[in-house]
Amino acid sequence: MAAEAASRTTTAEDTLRKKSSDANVISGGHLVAKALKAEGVDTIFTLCGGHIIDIYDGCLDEGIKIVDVRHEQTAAHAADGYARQTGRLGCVVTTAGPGCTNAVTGVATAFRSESPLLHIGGQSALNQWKMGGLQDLPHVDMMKPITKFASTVMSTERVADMVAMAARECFNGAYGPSYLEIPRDVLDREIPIEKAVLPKAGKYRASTKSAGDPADIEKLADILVNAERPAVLFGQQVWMARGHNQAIALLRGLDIPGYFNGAARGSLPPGDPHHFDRTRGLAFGKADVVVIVGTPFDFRMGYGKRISVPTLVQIDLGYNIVGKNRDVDLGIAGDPGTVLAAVLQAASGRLKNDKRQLRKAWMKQLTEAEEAATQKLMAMFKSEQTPIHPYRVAYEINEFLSDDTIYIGDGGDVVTISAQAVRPRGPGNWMDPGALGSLGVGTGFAMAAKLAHPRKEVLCYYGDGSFGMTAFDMETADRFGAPYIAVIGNNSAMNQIRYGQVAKYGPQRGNIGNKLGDMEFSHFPKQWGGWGIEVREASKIAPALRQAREKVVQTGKSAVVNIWVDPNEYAPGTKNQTMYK
Ligand SMILES: Cc1ncc(C[n+]2csc(CCOP(=O)(O)OP(=O)(O)O)c2C)c(N)n1
Ligand SMILES: [Mg+2]
Repeated sequence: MAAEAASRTTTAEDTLRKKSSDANVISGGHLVAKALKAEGVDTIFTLCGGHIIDIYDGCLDEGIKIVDVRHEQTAAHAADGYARQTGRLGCVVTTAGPGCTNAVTGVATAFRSESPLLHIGGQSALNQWKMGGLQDLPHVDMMKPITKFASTVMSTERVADMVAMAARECFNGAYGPSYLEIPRDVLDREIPIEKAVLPKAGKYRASTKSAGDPADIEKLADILVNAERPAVLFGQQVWMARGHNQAIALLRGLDIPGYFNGAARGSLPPGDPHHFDRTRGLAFGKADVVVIVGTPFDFRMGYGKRISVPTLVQIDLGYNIVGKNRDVDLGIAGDPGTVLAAVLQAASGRLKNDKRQLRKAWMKQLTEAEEAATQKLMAMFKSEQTPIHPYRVAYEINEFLSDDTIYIGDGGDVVTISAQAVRPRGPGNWMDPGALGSLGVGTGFAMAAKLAHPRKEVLCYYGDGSFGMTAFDMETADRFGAPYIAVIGNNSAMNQIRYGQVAKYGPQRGNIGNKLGDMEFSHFPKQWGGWGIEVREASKIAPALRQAREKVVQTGKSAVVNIWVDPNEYAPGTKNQTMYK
């Protein structure tokens, strides 16, 4: 018995020694790490499990940072956020079964936001295939509808090849997530290195910077040169595919007013003559040409049905998105930046002076309307009321932002309100969950933003409902040196939903299933050396935010500013339930 046990131990030690000394063999987990490195992945977000440990071992060899969180949802949101902030593939690694199901919301969020995210998940060994192994689930079937590509890796030889394949799919057309399930024996098995398919960095995928049909570029240049009242809306693809500089060049070169939604917000700073954000409805109603770049006609655009304009143009990375939900006069499938640069070049020197003058007048008209719209909000922005008006919080946050603050919105009504006040000062400085509307993105996004840009400040504005969903990983952010400022608009409720319930069922039956307890969240980060403050008066918001900034810099730990807001004030969109129309 003893001899048998000893020989077993010796065998295990031998394997370890073999791993470190024999350069001619490689395991599946190490092949994953090699392939991730070839793809430019420098960080994985993960929560451990027995099925995936060999991937960590491989990451150690390849110098890939392992950020281990407390909940897989946060790992997936962080990997998505890291992709948004770096422009490269994000990577989340989870164990089999519940590791995968916990990550589903994050992957689905990336799917609806077109974020290039690779999810690698563990699975029982192939020799236990469908036998009821620990944490076994049909992961690939589950992940298929929310990814661009989902597959099992069936052999160790193909591990790196399949990672490269999945990565390629993430950038095919409009970006998005892929899922790879790798069974434990496929990961653990060691094979002679020459048997492994190892795609070389930079050799297995093409540039995605396609410019569309050259004839269509000419057509769009003609349309824009001849327009009198053009307007362009730039959506999240413009940032994700890093086309913001070309977008700005087009606006300036041809004197066109620009509107920005989602991740494209911040492409131009507020106050820039070509930046507009309060008059989109007016502009689209009066324009003779509207160009939609990199955002679908989904619920956020009223499915495109409300736009009535003589000439509507749509540019998108996805061929299957152009012309979806409504007709367009010209559609171009291609990379936003590349298309816009080509159009500007084709139009160069052709804008006649009379047209330029007409556009100046058009932009002046819109600028005046913008100012009037801002004035209308001012009373709420400056409100001194107690409990604090949520518009006042949003206004103070906007005043507080520096040129280098990345702003993240994670919540219901308070965050919807913030969209009317917060104007990020630079490209990439705005993050939101996108079309899935997932609460709980904030903590993962915040840590990812800070890890991607350590010199920038990160501020996440949460609802109290949202904060409760993922806040424990604030400690993870601090553990990895990625502290941020968490501001909570606290109304002790899931208020955005509460509004609709009270409106429909009255106060007796409407306040059901949506009220939360009063939580003094400022105490929370103190457990591990962070700082926090409760704010109950409007005049105390700005000093509290400044103190939070100082504390984060001084201590390297996150700070929580818990602001008690009026639960009876709502965003206009919530009041007319726009999102369901
Ligand atoms: C994960 C998830 N669950 C539920 C919802 C539905 N939902 C939308 S807004 C909202 C209320 C959020 O409350 P809070 O974050 O406190 O913001 P408030 O509306 O109170 O300002 C809910 C539950 C959602 N969007 N995402
Ligand atoms: Mg709330």
